Amino acid sequence: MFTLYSHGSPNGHKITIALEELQLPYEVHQTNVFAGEGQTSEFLSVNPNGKIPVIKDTETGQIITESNAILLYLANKAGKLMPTEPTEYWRGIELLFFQASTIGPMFGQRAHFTIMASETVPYAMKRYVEEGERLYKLLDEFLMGREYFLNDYSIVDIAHFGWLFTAVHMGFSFDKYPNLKAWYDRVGARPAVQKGVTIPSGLPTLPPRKDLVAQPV
Ligand SMILES: N[C@@H](CCC(=O)N[C@@H](CS)C(=O)NCC(=O)O)C(=O)O
Repeated sequence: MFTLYSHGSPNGHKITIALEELQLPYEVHQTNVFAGEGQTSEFLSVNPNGKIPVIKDTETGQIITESNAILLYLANKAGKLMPTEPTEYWRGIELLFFQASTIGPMFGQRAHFTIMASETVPYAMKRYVEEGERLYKLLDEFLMGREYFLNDYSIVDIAHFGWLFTAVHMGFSFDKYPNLKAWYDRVGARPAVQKGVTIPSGLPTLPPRKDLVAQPV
């Protein structure tokens, strides 16, 4: 049994998708980090970094933070969704690190400067929108001639889906990248994925994007 601290967000949805795919039992403590609930002393005792997702394995008492570490923990526990053959396993590890260190932070900055920032900073918007497009192209190349990032569907797909789902929600289309679009539709059609992105809630309604609102000249 797992206790999951989460919220409707890209990193949170990775974990609910994996728990649903693996059919592992869990209960959710909805933690609205965007309303300050990540900074309470109770939550900071669970994750000093003040961020979701976090899981507690109630069998062992182990607490894990960092979404891709949680994905690895769950896959390892269930013996599914991560290959064991060494070449494939290490490609999977490489892509999980890539997703956590590059896709998550860069897409996060793009969301921040185009939607959340209290100031309009054209340089930052341009920088992160361009970086997002460059990464779409790279993901499209990774997926050329393949159905999934590894030979079979795995936690690597789940890790990437969390952020691509958010990108679509924010209106950052990747329709012109055919391999990425086909992969997204393939993964998005899975019942566990469709359920996972609704737990504990869907993504929040967002204000208009700054780069789409006409700026005064
Ligand atoms: N590297 C972390 C990032 C976690 C993260 O940034 N979570 C976001 C939600 S997707 C959060 O808690 N944000 C609240 C905040 O930054 O205050 C992971 O992959 O789990």
